[in-house]
Parts: sequence; structure tokens; C-alpha cells
Amino acid sequence: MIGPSPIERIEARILDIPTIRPHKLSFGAISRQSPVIVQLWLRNGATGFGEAATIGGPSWNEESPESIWHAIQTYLAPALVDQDGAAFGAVLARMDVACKGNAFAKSAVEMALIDAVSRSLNLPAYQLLGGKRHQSLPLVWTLASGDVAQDLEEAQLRLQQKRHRIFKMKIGARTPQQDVAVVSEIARGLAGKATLTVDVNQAWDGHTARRYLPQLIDAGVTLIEQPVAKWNVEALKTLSAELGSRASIMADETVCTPQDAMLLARGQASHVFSLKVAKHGGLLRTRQVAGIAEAADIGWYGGTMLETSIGSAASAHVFATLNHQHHGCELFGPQLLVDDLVTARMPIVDFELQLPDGPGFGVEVDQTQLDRFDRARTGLHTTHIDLGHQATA
Ligand code: MUC
Ligand code: MG
Repeated sequence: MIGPSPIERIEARILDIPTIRPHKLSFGAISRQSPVIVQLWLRNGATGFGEAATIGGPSWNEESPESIWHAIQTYLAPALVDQDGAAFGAVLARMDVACKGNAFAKSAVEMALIDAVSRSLNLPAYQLLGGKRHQSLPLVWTLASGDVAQDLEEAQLRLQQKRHRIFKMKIGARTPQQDVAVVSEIARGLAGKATLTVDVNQAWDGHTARRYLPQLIDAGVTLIEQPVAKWNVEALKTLSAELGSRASIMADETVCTPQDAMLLARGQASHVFSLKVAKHGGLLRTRQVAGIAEAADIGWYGGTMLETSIGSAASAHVFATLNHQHHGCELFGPQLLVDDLVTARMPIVDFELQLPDGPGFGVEVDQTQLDRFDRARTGLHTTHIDLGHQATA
């Protein structure tokens, strides 16, 4: 066993990986993902990988693959060379001094560091994050083809394959009336076989949400994610109080920092937090947000930004350390992509994602796949999103 040692080098690259079908959200449709993959070397020879993925460039939040890459290469990596690799807290503090915000960029670097240090110690990363409390988690699949028949077909197949029995529908691109009709049709098709949740991705105002969410609940929806704009904590509070006996309100875009979590907890403005390593700024800060949730009797959900198996495995490691008040996880990113960056994906058994127990995040990166999807080879310059009907006038 080699002990942790100073950080020697950090490198980031942008990859472009097509999705198996267009993935439609309230703000646009993507047909490829552009994860930023970070590799970090310790002076003891150990190396680790991290990842930050966004959805549609800077359209899910402020950061884009290009800004993440730039923050890492220009500011974060130079600030960390020769720093003690095992001093995670000090590394985070130094990144905060070098760079305000940029949570996704910091999370990718911290991920690579924790992978490298865990591998130095020949331990799975969850051992450094508090120890494992789950060996597997129920795995959600998101229905977002934009076509009802295709969504139903996808859901039926995934049920048969025993991969997923919780389905999340992306709504908010159509009118609310159309969304209610589509969700109701899917709910009828899956009645008694699966659980249905929705993610509005901030598309509705408070009034629309108060009017249409009860109809979605009548149709069978049990968990409602980010129905209103990220700043609209007052509406989240009202919806949580009014709908709480019939369904759960989940914050996603609203809950990024531990301070956001405190605000929501104080205001009793959501029943569940969608935890995402990238938006919280890393694995350790994900645990901080989860700690606030636990103290406030708020449940958690293992969120995704549609990462490859690198970021998904890292997320699985931190989610595995959390308490039992959970609503499963949606680490299905690898399945949405045409191919992956690791030699073997995390298995899915009986509708549950299995935690890999090997050293680091328990997945082995395939260097040829990194080279194959590298932006230097794909020749792309930006991260694409089809804004479709979105108003520009
Ligand atoms: C989000 O807002 O939750 C997660 C799954 C998916 O389809 O999109 C993401 C982002
Ligand atoms: Mg969401």
C-alpha cells in the first residue's frame, strides 16, 4: 500500500458523446453530452479520474463544459500542484480562494483527488466518505423522448428487463394542459407496475403549479421536482404545505449550496432534496447538504447531470454513505449515452444500481474511449442544445 502524497498534476479534457435518442427537457433537447473529464496524478504514482457534466452547455445553470474546462486548466489545477493530496478540506478551501463559485469545476477536481487517494490506500472511496450504508439503490429512468408512444415502449421494456420501475417524466415544454394529458396517458399505461414522478425544470410560475400539480397528482404522480423557478422559494413553500399530504415536492435547481439547503429547511419549502455532486461542488459538500436534509427531516434523492460511468460511480459512492430517508437514485446517465468510458459499467440487478466495491470509485477507465470521444478528435467547438420552440422574441 502506498500512502497519499502531494498533488503532481491535473489535466482536463472535454469529450463529446452522442445520446441514444434526443433527450427533451423543458428548456430544450440534447442529442449529445459533453462531459469534462479530469485526471489527477499524485507524486506517489497514483492517479484518479473525476467528471463534471452539464446539460446543454450553460442552459441548466451557469457553468458549461467550456467554462468548467477553463476554470480547471487556468486556475484550479495550478493552485493545487504540490498541495497535500489527503488534506481534502484544505484543497477545497484553496480552490475557493482561487476561484469563486464554479461548483461543477471544483467537483470534478475533488472527485479525481478522492479517487486517486482512495486508490493509493487501496480502499473504495466510500470508506473515506463515512462508510457504506447501502449496497444498492433503486434506479430511476427518465422518459424524455418527447413522444408518448416511444416513452411507453421504453418504460415497458425497462420494466421487463428489471432495470427500472420508477420513471421520471420531463415536462414543461408543452402547455400545462398537454403535460397533464401526456402524464395521465403514461400513468394509465404503467398503472400498478411502476411509480411515476415529474421534473418541470423550473418551467412553471407559482400560479400554474398550484393549478396543475393537483391534476398530475390525481393522475398518479408521487414526486414533483422543481416545478417553479430556482429563486421561487415562496412558491415551493406554498406547494409543499398544500400538497404535502398527497405528494412530495423536491428541490433541484434551488438547492445547490449548504446555504440554499438551510434556506429551504428553515422555510419548510421542500420534502426532498435532489442531491447532485456537481452542483454542490463535490462529494464532501454533497454530504454537507445531505446533513442539513437529515437534520431538517427532509428526504434525499440521488440526482444526475447525465454523467458517464466515472461521475455516476463517484455519485453512487457518496449516496451509499447517506441515511435511509431516500427516494432512490437516477444515475442512469451511462445508459443514455451510446458508449461509456469504463471497461465495465455498474451492474443493475432487480431494478437497483449496484455499488462497485473496488478501489477508488470501483470503475476502471478505458483510455482508448477517452481518446475516441475527445473534443480534439470530434472537431466540435461548442456544446449543443436544440432550443426548439423556446421563445426568443
Ligand atoms: C435534472 O434537472 O434533474 C436529470 C435527469 C435528466 O433527465 O435530466 C437531469 C437534470
Ligand atoms: Mg431536475
